[in-house]
Amino acid sequence: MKDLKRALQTTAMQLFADDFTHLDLAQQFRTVAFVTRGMIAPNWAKTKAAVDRSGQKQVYYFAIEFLPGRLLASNLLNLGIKADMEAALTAYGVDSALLYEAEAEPALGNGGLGRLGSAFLDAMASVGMPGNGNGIRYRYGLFRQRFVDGYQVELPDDWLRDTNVWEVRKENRAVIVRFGGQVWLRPDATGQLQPEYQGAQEILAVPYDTAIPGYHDGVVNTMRLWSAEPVNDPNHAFTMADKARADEITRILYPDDSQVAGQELRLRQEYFLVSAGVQSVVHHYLRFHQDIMRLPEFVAIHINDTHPAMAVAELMRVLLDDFGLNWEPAWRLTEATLSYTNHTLMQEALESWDQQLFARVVPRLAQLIGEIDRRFRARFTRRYGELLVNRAAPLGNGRVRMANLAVIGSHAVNGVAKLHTQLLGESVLKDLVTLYPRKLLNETNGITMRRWVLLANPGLTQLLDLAVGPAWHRAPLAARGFAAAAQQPGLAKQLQAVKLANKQALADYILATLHETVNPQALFDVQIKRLHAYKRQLLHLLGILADYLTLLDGGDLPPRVHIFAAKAAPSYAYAKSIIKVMNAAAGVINHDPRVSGRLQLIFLPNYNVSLASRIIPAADVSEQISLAGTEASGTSNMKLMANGALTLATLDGANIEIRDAVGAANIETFGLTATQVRAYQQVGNYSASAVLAESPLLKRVVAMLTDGSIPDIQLEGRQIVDSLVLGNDEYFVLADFAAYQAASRRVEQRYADPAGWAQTMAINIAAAGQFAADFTVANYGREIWDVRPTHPPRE
Ligand code: 26Y
Repeated sequence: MKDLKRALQTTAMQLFADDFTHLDLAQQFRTVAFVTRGMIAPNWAKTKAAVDRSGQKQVYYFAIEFLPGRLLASNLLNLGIKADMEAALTAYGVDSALLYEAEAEPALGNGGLGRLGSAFLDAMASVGMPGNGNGIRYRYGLFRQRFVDGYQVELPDDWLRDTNVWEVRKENRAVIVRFGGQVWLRPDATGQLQPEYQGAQEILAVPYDTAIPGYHDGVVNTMRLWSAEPVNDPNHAFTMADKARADEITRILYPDDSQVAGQELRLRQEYFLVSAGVQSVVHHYLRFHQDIMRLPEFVAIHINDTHPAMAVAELMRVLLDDFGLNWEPAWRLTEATLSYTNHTLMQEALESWDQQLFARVVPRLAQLIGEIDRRFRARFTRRYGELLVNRAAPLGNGRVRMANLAVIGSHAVNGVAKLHTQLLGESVLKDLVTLYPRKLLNETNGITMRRWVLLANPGLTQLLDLAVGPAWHRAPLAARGFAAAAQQPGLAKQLQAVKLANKQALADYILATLHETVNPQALFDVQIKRLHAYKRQLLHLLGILADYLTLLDGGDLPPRVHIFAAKAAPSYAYAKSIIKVMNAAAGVINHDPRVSGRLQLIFLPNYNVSLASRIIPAADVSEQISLAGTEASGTSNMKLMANGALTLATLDGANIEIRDAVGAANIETFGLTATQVRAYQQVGNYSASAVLAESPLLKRVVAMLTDGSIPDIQLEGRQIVDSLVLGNDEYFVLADFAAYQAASRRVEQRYADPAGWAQTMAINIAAAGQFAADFTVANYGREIWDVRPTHPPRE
């Protein structure tokens, strides 16, 4: 600690020419982060040198989103000096919790997809797999959300205004990315066709590297984020217009994860990420290897969702145009190097691009995809027929189909939960699986236990350490012993006390942000995730309104606080209406003295990784109520169970695996199954009005949306009711309502038995270890990347 104190002083002097204790909080944060970074640096250099020297195979995880969360506390934890640093800070009179909050959150993603990427980087470092993130350094991250009159308002997220302490700009590793113009193919001296570019726009891609230290193992991996700049040619000064055109590419993260945003700029972002990434991977490879034909022995490139799917064509471009390989060997290398994860079954989120737009933005890739398409058809049409091949081809109906391209160009494709993978094989990827029966695998998602338990829930961490020893930090399955240990009444009591303290802390936060007082003894019922029709926050809201009516009718329900946090895509009007209605309903319910202390609706603004860390440890119930067959996996379900919440769930995504892990007695499931939903959809015999007609309670609840009992929601209430009735309730909210209500009552009955509840909590915590991302990446390594961890998580 003495050394740390001295380091803080020295660094404060270097950075700010002042004494550490004289600095303001932001400066103190920067000082601490700088010292921490200095302690990571030697291991970072060592890891890179060791990987290059040994020629170990490396993973490059290409993703258009990363959501690392704040890094200081996590880095200190992984370095093993968190307690020491906090002691040093205390000695200087600094509150470390406040200091951590001075860090800007890198919100370079929308939700689950981005968070998964970051979890994988952390896990790869922690099990000793050489791994790199490859993403975009957005100048502005996901918008900050505020509520004005209950409406979502989006504010810019200027996360780089202060210097980002963690990143290292690597100008010497910059590469040029070419857009647009025209490409002609001309034979060179040997007769090989070579592309000749005319009028292309060149953009400089500059990498910024961030260290990702593993947990207590000295391994430090790299997250490389690319920033677009004008090319600095000493003979031609760039104009302001050049600069603006370059800046634009990496200026903003698309805040959309629902409908495909068809903008040209998104296509340019995707190509920028892919081209910079592929070029830098190949450059790096060539610094340590001679033979390009051995690329897949040392390099695995992973395509996270379809956004980087152009990697298929870009790697072909590099191999053909820069290395002069013939098509077949180039294609073999490409397929062996690439793999792809699908994250959605939703038609409207499946990416495809207009072929003409595509040819305008990336003309050389358009040519290559044309050739991929031609060869694909030639290979399969005779055997499988034109119809099937038309559906599975990379080109069709004037569009470039990104998922098809990704599957065809990868040696392995995976879904993110068992049900999701099965449904992929039966629907979205059915034809492609027919053609490539061995490509499709399942790799169920995972989470960073260290961030979501060790960092977020120190109280629970202490209990687990006490009950099963600290082995679970590195060997997550070791937490299994917690279920048996918690049968001792002493431990069960402590577990209840930890949960209560966490709920009190959240109650304090709710009071500070929303000026609402909530009772920590009440059931804390949590739904936190992006706002989407398919995730069915609306079902939860209808349940709350029904309970409200029940209480007004004189019914008796135990005290319950419903806690939401969610951002809606700025262009997603329906999702924004739900937010408005939620906030308006909160205004009514929370201020009605007749239900005071018994029912509350809390909608916390600006959901992000930091807010999740506050809410999750305090949750009693985890709502995972998407329509079965729509949520690919979900990962908040895993975080919440790991913190002892009971899952209230449909049989969707990873909920099914959670049920299998905890046993049917330790989860509440309800609702239509994916098979039942599909049957309705195929026959077309679902009638929302018929369901409504049969349930007087439901009718009253739905009426509340338009009859003025919730003020100021005329348009929004009408829009929602129309979607249910006129639109025939696309996500079967009304169909599942009665089952949901019944499950909700079962949850309350359980909660009325504190001892039984504590057992369920313990069983959920104990079973969460299997969802550690440490296992997930080890499985990817074995089944997809052919990369082995040096110290695999112990079974
Ligand atoms: C094309 C564009 C509109 C788009 C942009 C972002 C489409 C999708 C996305 C993001 C998708 C996403 O976050 N998917 C989530 O991935 C998680 C990690 O696998 C899953 O747990 C979760 O179920 C899935 O919705």
